Amino acid sequence: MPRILITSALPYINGVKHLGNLVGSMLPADVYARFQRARGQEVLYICATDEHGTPAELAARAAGQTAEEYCTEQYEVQKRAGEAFGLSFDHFGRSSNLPNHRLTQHFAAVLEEKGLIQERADKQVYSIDDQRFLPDRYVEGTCPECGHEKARGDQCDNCGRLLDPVELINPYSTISGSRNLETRETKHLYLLQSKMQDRIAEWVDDHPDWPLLTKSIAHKWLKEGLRDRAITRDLYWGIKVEKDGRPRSGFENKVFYVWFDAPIEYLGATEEWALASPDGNRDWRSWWRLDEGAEDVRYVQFMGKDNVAFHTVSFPCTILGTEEPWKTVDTLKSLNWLTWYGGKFSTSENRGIFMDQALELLPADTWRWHLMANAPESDDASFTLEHFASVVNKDLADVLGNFVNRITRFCAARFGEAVPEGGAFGEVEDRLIADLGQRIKAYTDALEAMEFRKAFVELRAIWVAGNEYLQVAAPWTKVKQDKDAAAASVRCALNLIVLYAALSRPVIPFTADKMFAVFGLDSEAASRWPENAEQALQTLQPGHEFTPAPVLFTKVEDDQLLEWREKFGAPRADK
Ligand code: B3M
Ligand code: ZN
Repeated sequence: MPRILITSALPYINGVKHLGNLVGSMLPADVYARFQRARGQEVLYICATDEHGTPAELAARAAGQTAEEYCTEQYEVQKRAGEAFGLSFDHFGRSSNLPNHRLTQHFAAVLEEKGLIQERADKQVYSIDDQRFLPDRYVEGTCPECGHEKARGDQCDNCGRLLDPVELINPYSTISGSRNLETRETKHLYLLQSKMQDRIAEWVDDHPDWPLLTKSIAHKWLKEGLRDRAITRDLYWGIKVEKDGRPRSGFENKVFYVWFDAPIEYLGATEEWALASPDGNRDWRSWWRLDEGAEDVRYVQFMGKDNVAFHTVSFPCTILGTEEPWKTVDTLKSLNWLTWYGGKFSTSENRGIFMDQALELLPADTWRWHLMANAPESDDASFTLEHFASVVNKDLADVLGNFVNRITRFCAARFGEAVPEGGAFGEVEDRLIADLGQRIKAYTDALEAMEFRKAFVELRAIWVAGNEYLQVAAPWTKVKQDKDAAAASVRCALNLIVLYAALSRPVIPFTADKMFAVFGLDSEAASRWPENAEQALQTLQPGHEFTPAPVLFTKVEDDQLLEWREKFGAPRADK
């Protein structure tokens, strides 16, 4: 049985992530990890904060902190936000930790040995007043493409064009605002990606099963031709450019570019996981080195579409260029954008809902369900508070919550707080079992294929099937004429709760655990993936005691919705 290595794109350190970031990588990865664990697979789910680069230095400066202080503080904030959302990382690391330094320097050294790294003279923007080079976002100015006056050195937010700082018209320093700038020549290390064109094309072709979105992005970049790119920057905060433990001459004030070291942190964080084990001795290399046992690893990555080029082209250049037997990604699930009422969620402009704010409104599972059931898979998807409220009210409160409440309360009132005995399953139950059998298979296949929308349409239908069953079985009327028949229906329905908990746990883990707790079941043991509906409905035997379920989901009221709209400055819904 293969082991499954899962990584989700590393959230950037500059502040708590918004719902768009969450559904773009970490949440679907978590659902998939939980699903595979429930199926008994050995899973390692790794993530970390991505801490280097200009955005980190600039955010630290704005907060009046050093980059170290800022990152240490924000790491804790993000770690807590992830825990509160139930993200079940086996390890949540930091790209600034030591393993990543060592590995990044290792990769650079080997790539250079292989003739894939070269020193080149480069023109950079230099600020005379700030006495430093101004890479990437340290400089802003007018976009040469669209005339936008606040284009950043690395990219214009208005037209999306990728920029080199020296291309900006009327540039100014974002540190001091000074326009006293000039272009100076300096050295940088270049990764000769152009030499890797054929190797990467071949490797991409070896993965015909990648989702369409992933493949089309990879092909677009290959078609344009891989370009050599600078992998160092004139910054203070980052991984030093050292060789054999000594600073490289001419690179004393430079560090590796954040997009060079960030994906290497997938490996670095796995080493951190090993170091964090009780004896500090867990074997991380068997997950990553084909010559040290990783042949049986299936590696799955999750990310938003803007990150796909880096994972299908740039990072593979780093890994494959070494000619060392490192594991590369097998399946790459990419997601489109979640929009905020059709517009952009934005960290820099504080638009949309952020992970910490979301949990002040409603519990994690409501967000998890809504985001995954409406995941931006085949296309961008629009988030609106109205839609969110209606999904919580209908799917979660009316369909799932109501089912659990109604049947446990009814049983407690008419039969007591234990699974009733008497009667037997008949034709109605057989039909239910046949229907569930098909749906569980479809649901399982969709999760396996990481087609989340499709999967959660099935899960919802499975919940609905329980309500429909109760309509037909109608224990509340039957109990008056045929108490045994009513007991059998109640027993079936109570077993459905346990089945639903197991099937729903990947997406709504907190609720699933509450459902198991109703029957005093240990969640870990009870959440084994149910393959067989008939067996699953025999889990609870007559006499099994329970405590009536708490209300699982409260409905969102209209005035609450209005308050949220106000708080988050939601655009008019009819837009
Ligand atoms: N930090 C994603 C971003 O912030 C970036 C992902 C790195 S994955 C190695 O847009
Ligand atoms: Zn522009």
